[in-house]
Amino acid sequence: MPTRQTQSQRRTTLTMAHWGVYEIDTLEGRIVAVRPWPGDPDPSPLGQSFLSNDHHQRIRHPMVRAGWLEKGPGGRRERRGCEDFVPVSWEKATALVADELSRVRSEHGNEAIYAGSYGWASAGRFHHALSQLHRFMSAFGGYTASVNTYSLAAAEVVVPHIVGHSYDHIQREATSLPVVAEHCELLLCFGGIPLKNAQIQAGGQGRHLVRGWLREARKRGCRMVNVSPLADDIAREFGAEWLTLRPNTDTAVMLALAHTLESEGLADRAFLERYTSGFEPFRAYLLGEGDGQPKDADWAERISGLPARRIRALAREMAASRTMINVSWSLQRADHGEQPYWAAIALAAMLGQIGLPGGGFALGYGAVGSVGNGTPRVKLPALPRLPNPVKRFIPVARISDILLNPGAPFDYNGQRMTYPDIRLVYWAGGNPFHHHQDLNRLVQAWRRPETIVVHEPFWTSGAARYADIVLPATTPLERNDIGGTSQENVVVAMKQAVAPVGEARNDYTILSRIAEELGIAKSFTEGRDAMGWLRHLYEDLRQRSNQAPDFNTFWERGILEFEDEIPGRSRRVLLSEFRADPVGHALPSPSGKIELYSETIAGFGYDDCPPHPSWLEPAEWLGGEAAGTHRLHLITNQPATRLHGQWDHGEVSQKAKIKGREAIQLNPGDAAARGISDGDMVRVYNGRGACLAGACVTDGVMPGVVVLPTGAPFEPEDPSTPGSLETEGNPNVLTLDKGTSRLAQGPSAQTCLVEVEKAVPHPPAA
Ligand SMILES: Nc1nc2c(c(=O)[nH]1)N[C@H]1C(S)=C(S)[C@@H](COP(=O)(O)OP(=O)(O)OC[C@H]3O[C@@H](n4cnc5c(=O)[nH]c(N)nc54)[C@H](O)[C@@H]3O)O[C@H]1N2
Ligand SMILES: Nc1nc2c(c(=O)[nH]1)N[C@H]1C(S)=C(S)[C@@H](COP(=O)(O)OP(=O)(O)OC[C@H]3O[C@@H](n4cnc5c(=O)[nH]c(N)nc54)[C@H](O)[C@@H]3O)O[C@H]1N2
Ligand SMILES: [Mo]
Repeated sequence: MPTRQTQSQRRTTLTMAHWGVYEIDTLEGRIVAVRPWPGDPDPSPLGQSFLSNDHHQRIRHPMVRAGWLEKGPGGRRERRGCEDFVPVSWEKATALVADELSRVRSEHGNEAIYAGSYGWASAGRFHHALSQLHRFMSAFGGYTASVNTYSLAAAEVVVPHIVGHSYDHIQREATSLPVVAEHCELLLCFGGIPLKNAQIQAGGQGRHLVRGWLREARKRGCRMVNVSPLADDIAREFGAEWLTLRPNTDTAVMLALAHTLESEGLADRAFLERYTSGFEPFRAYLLGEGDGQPKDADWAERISGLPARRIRALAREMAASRTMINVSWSLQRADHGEQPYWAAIALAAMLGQIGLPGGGFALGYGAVGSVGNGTPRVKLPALPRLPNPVKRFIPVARISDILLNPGAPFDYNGQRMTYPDIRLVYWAGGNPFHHHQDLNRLVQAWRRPETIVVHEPFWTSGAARYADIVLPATTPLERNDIGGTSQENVVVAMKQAVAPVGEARNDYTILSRIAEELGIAKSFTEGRDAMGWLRHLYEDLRQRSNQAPDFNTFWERGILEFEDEIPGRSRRVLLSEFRADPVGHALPSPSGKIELYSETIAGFGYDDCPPHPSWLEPAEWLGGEAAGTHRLHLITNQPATRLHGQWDHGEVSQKAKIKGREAIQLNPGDAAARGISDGDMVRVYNGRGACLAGACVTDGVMPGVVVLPTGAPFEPEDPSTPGSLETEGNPNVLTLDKGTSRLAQGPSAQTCLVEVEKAVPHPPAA
């Protein structure tokens, strides 16, 4: 029992993370307990990681790499990642950054600054690191930016060509899971509906609802089919049929389903006529009229390994049932990732159920908690942007290319552009040494700029260790903020729970001080301190919703839950208005309809993105040539035990490690063939790199496939030797750094072959 005195010092505040709302108990300035908010029916365990807020991996002081400090910009830049850092005062660090920004701007212009700064940062409407940095850089005259995301680049670019609407619109308007629960008879999921992923929602999740809706669907007799290399992509409690296929071959299976519908007279001609354009050339391709190869089930079996008989039967079941086709985001994070999304929409169009309750297509149920979550929504304010005077940008995953190839041309969505010459890289709220592919190539690219500035709370992010100037940032537990996302109805007063660790500062404070040195403070801060901004942003919400009390009441109450302003809006049916009135609610596509053939894309003339859904061999796959030497397909999916690399040092993530390394799942047959037993340390390798991992032998993964989730730190054995063995299990030393196609240039992380062998004994990771 705590004493009366310590009890009186115990304090509880609320916080919001991308993975939920939590009550944080502190005692004498330290976090002692974390409890999920009682309003959440299915809370995520990830909140427990907050107990490690003051972990020894926190960055406690501003730091400058020795070579940069001694020799100035560019000093010993080839030593990034292996040199010591020197602690400096905030005054000195602030002046160094301000002077260096001014130098680069005057010598090379603003476009020589890359501040695309992709990443998830932390929840909180105001202290959002990327928004802060982008606003600051715009006030400074601009920066080379990035477009699209690692999550969805291929979808973000191709979906508007198909349906006219933005990808975001289609996701926001997704048929609600409660509607699926009520009406859907067959829920066919490529890549499943992984509940591990539904823990997360960018900006913060109030209630975790996906599991509940799937239970409801199951109770009403909805049958689920999980087409995936991984059994658990639909949780076992839902009794889904598990159909395995070679990774990256979903398009072939979808085309064969479409071929069966067409050849057996099951395609909905009236729907295709009324609501789509370009079916004829697509049909000719399906039937093999041009290339002599019908895309039938036998053809798809040879590519995917999924039996032709099952494909044909599945097509008939789909035509006989109210069928929802769900495609996970992972499908498009692969070479030619545009194709499975287009093929899925074409297949749904042939079934003719788009716009009907529980039928049609969905792009990513479960990928994050908000897709189809069926909750009311409240539009939340964000930090206002300033216009970026620099118009140049890169597709986000082309980061190594821009640094390695200044001046080189590249294609993107019909445009021909060139890479600017980047002299300074500035990152806050993201970790390229987590998120980018082929990290050994990134290390080479990272040696090019003269200066790299990073704001980070933790050294475990490779971004900090490979920088020149490292500015320690606070975590959300160390500042006041407003939490919530516009996909939901819960708004949280995120009150500071503990004092900043070491000398850490809020990104806003860091940038405000630099802005003062540069004489741009007025446009950046508008004269407000952080609390002033929270009140200002909250006023915006008040103006839009009469359900919002005044700021002080909100701050006192701690959490607000909004009712839907338009009743029933949380029960959506995607494209139902278009179905009801295809003229009055024509799609904003060139034909006003769903485009199964795109004249626009045809006009680009890209051989790697034809004008209708097509099967194109990925650069690496189990049916390709490289499968002779590296015989396993590596899936690097999202980790169940954390968000990306965040809080990997926390107990939830650490408990799941094997021999101190990230766990790699392999099939018992593949393990036995290599003399690997459960719990062994293994070496995973290909021509791009190698890492250690801990073997988890399971029949939940299909033969020929291994699964190593992302998020282990980047820890090469010898950082001064490029390509040196990575010791923690960071899979991005293995992955392929290639654009999905010239259309979207998205990341192709899921296209990767490797070999695995038992590792020789090795000292445990630090
Ligand atoms: N192989 C492979 N790679 C992938 C993927 C894959 O499927 N396979 N998925 C990709 C996808 S979809 C994504 S979205 C990316 C994610 O990649 P990232 O978003 O870059 O990964 P995070 O680990 O979330 O990085 C966020 C960083 O911000 C820091 N941070 C947190 N809060 C703050 C703050 O308030 N201020 C500052 N300055 N820093 C803060 C964290 O400590 C962390 O280092 O990874 C991509 N990479
Ligand atoms: N716990 C947790 N949840 C997260 C995140 C996290 O880091 N941790 N990250 C969030 C982010 S940023 C994003 S973008 C989303 C991503 O959402 P997704 O991209 O959907 O997530 P993944 O886990 O990469 O992939 C889902 C499943 O797809 C399967 N899969 C992979 N390749 C193929 C294929 O070629 N064919 C088929 N049929 N299946 C395949 C894998 O078995 C994998 O488990 O997740 C979000 N949710
Ligand atoms: Mo993502």
